[in-house]
Amino acid sequence: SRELPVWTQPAMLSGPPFEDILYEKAQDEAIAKITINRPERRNAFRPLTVMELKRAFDYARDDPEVGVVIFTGKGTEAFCSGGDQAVRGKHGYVGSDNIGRLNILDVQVQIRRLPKPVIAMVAGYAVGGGHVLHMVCDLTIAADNAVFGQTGPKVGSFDAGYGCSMMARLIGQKRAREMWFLARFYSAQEAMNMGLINTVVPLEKLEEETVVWCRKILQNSPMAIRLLKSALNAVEDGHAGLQELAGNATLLFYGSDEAIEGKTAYLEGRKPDFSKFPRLP
Ligand code: S0N
Repeated sequence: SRELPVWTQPAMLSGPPFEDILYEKAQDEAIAKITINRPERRNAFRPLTVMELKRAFDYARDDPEVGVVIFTGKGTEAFCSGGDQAVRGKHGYVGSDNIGRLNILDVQVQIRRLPKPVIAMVAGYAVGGGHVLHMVCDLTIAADNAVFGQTGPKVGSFDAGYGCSMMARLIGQKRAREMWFLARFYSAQEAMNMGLINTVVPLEKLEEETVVWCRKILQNSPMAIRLLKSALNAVEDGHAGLQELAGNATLLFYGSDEAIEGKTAYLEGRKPDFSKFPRLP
């Protein structure tokens, strides 16, 4: 169905109400939507924004009613324009505690490791740190007004982490160097041609199409998707990627009779009997 969901704002599990973001859930559907809500700043993030994003992605991860997450920006002008340059200090972005932080890096990792698909729904600008955010999402669905690019070298910054490695994997070394060295912007269609995003749709169809993709994913096996996400991450993310994949193997093994025999024997103070379990070829 192409009907738009009814978005509801769940009661917060903990902490103060959000100021810089929105956290919504679709009524009767396993979709969460996280929206950066600073359209007057083209959805640039400051430390508070990032702290709230961390909480929201944790909610989505821990909520068994959520199977897929849409990540977006308020309005049609921007998905996210990166770090808020007005609060950039000598050691990162400065919040109300006067401490500089680059805490957006934690959110990048959080999105990567969240065991449910995260879909970037991009209208308008996805630039700077905002561009890196869409790249670390599992899928990107863009409106035809979307604009992609890195601005770092123009404003005295760069993201040498996922911002480089992920980009080179997505679009290749030559294109990645072009994108960073020239710091020019690319249309949605150009981004599509480069393999940077999954699809382009008319702006007025953006949410509708994104929700169709969510519903298709939700018809599939959540465990298969969880394993596939960690498998696709594994080779890219080194030890951390292997740990994520391996954690899923342990999670599955815990449910087996073989693992249960080990635990039960320990609790009963006897030797485990693994003799009945096959040594598969
Ligand atoms: C997005 C752009 C292209 C939009 O242009 P447009 O539509 O003409 O709007 P503007 O009039 O320019 O903007 C409207 C209002 O919004 C403010 N604004 C926009 N973006 C930002 C921003 N990023 N920070 C603060 N304010 C912003 C404008 O100032 C304007 O305000 P008013 O109405 O009061 O004049 C255009 O706005 C643009 O180019 N924006 C800047 C994009 C940019 O350079 N972003 C920062 C890039 N760097 C990062 O994101 C760093 C990422 C990071 O955190 C990091 C991660 C890992 C390692 C290192 C770093 C690191 O910090 O270096």
